[in-house]
Amino acid sequence: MKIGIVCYPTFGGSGVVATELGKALAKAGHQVHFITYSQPQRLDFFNENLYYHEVNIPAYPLFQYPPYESALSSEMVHVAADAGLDLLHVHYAIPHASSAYLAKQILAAQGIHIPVITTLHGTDITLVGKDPSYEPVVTFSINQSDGITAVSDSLRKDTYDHFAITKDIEVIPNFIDLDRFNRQKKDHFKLAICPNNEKLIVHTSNFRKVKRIDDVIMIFEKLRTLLPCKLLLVGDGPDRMRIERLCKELDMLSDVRFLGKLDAIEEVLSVADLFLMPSESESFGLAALEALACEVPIITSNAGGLPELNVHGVTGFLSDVGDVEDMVKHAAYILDDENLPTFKANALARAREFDVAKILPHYEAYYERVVESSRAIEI
Ligand code: GMT
Repeated sequence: MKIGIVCYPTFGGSGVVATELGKALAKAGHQVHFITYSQPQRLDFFNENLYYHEVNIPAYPLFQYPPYESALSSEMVHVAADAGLDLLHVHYAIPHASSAYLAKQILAAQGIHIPVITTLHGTDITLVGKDPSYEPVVTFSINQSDGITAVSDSLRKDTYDHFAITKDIEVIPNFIDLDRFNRQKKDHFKLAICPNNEKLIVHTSNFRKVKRIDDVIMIFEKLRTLLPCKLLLVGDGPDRMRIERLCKELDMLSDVRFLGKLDAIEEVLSVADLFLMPSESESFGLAALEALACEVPIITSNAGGLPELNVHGVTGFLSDVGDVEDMVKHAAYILDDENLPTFKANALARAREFDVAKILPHYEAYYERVVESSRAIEI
């Protein structure tokens, strides 16, 4: 099949999922055309089936806001016609679903019929999409998609609860490449960070409000009074400076390290003992799945799709959003040397259930169904 993939090419979860999906599809023999405004972060290897098309947004003094959506639709039209795409798969509804709708109409006027699949990832539904500034366009363009997928049952439910959606939404969870995400031997790294055999806690995110990084700091502050431990914070974003200042005020900088944006996140996870994700809202929690794959148990909130990933008492524990005391209690339990090996083994077993080899066929089967039913409508 020839598939056009549209996504945000950044470190965000939706871009990562879209890029990894495209890579896996290419390896499986499909022709994959990425259409993005810059090279996707993880599109870093050569495969004869992978193509990359950059969206060109010419500047003009009149444009206070460059018309990205128009440029994106035009690029979709060019690629679909030139490559003979069978379908367009857009990730994150805003603005990709509406741009794809426009591209589809333009192509139809040229006699080219191409179905569009929109994958909903999270904040496009739970946070941003509900804003009245976007809602009518989001609702319309999701309904106009030929196929809709969501990354968890929870996100599917949120979509029906908050938008007047009239079509079926297929749930296809996030997945993991276990060839990349696995526990590597990095003893020298662990020794450098934890010279006295302290337990190592890790949090990775884009440092946005929704991640509740203050809770991460509060959990760690209490935990370090119970056992020797260190905290690594990976990623960058709007809350980073404030959190650094908070750590300084709390006199924690000797035990907390900020690593900034890192590509080789699996190397950090390989030396971690516990991963924290106390998010306010989380449609799936890809970063937590990456931790599980590296044999790191997880403490998460019970928001959104997290209970669909984190098995309470098995792969870690779930707590109510903001219940720092509960998270500390559970963290200390997991980090007990008697309990940690079992949690680590359970983490890996759970991650295997989301192996890309298991989830990819789900996408392929869905593509077939959508392409076939849109052909039937054409006839
Ligand atoms: O909000 C983010 O962290 C980024 C966001 C995105 O859309 O890029 O991530 C969302 O999509 C991921 C991939 O499907 C999910 O694993 C994340 O849970 C989800 N984030 C939120 O719902 C907050």
